Amino acid sequence: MMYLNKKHNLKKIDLRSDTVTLPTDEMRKAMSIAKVGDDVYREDPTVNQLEELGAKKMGKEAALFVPSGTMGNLLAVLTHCQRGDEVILEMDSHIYYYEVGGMSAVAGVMPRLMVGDKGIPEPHNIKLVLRDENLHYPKTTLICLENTHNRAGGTIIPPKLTQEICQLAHQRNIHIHLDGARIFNAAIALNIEPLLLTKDVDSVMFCLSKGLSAPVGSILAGSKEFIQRARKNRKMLGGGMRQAGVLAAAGIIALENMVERLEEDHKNARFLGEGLADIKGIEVDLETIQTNMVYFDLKKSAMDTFQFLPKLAAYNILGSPRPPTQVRLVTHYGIDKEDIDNTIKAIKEIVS
Ligand code: TLP
Repeated sequence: MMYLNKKHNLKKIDLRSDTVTLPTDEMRKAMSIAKVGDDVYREDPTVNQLEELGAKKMGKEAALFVPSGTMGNLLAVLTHCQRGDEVILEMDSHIYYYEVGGMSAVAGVMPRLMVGDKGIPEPHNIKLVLRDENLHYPKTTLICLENTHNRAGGTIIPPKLTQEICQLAHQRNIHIHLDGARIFNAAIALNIEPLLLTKDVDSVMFCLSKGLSAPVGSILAGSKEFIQRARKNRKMLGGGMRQAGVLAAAGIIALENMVERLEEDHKNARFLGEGLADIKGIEVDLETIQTNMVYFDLKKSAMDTFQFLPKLAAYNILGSPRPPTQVRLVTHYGIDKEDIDNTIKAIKEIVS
């Protein structure tokens, strides 16, 4: 007999991702009264306000509202690079792993992978893949970083390391793009202003639609000149969104009122990780739980990822597969301590 089943646990506990967050009532209200115009003519006052705010938070001259993190990253690669250029990235980075190969298919660049320690690249690993000019080599134009690092469990690149990597790249005329989809999680976990993590990079993308709970959208920020070129590339990709102020209004609330509360998600992730670490058959690397993600490994249980997840779903609890034996759970707005307790209890029952 299950301790908790659908009947007992009516509330769905969706821990697949922080992308499942729903807009708050405050966002819906702001969306309904937003002043809008045609943003392709740059006449949407709400989009303009969001872009100014986003640039300011990142310590950059300008910013661009884009439909998704994937488009923001692709625009950064397209705008920094020429076709045939080489882009250095960590082997588990989102841009390489989860963006449908857009960097090659659309931007025409060649990825060169480096290893990171729990997703975090050390300057000596970057030096290993940097090559001097030679007739035979492609031109290396860009290094992409990811903070927090998704596949490594939400790990953080500290500001000093970001600065060191930027110095190393800039000495060689290589630009740095930061996939900062969850940069506010990193800033809150370190208790610092986000711009301390972004001021040295040449461009940064962050998402409004993850832990910050806006329904749609990301921001790409950089120099005025970079954003001007990125704006043209956004149009080329079909990302000119017309009366997008309806969406930007939610983004403004996300930036103004939803950042501080990320701390609660981090506390819940820690509770969850520690609770799971106590269960026989489950392995958790507690060191990687630095923000709102928990990865655990089932290899010491009798199950693999795809045997486990349907059993969890029978408790009305959802997680993301990281096959063959890992699962990812992400805490976010709408998930409270009771949900975490229920999740730990359910997993304990399933595994034992
Ligand atoms: N990540 C999603 C999935 O694509 C895996 C998730 O559930 O975590 N950079 C990073 C670091 C991301 O984690 C994501 C989304 C993106 C970029 C892309 O953002 P969107 O989904 O807005 O295109």
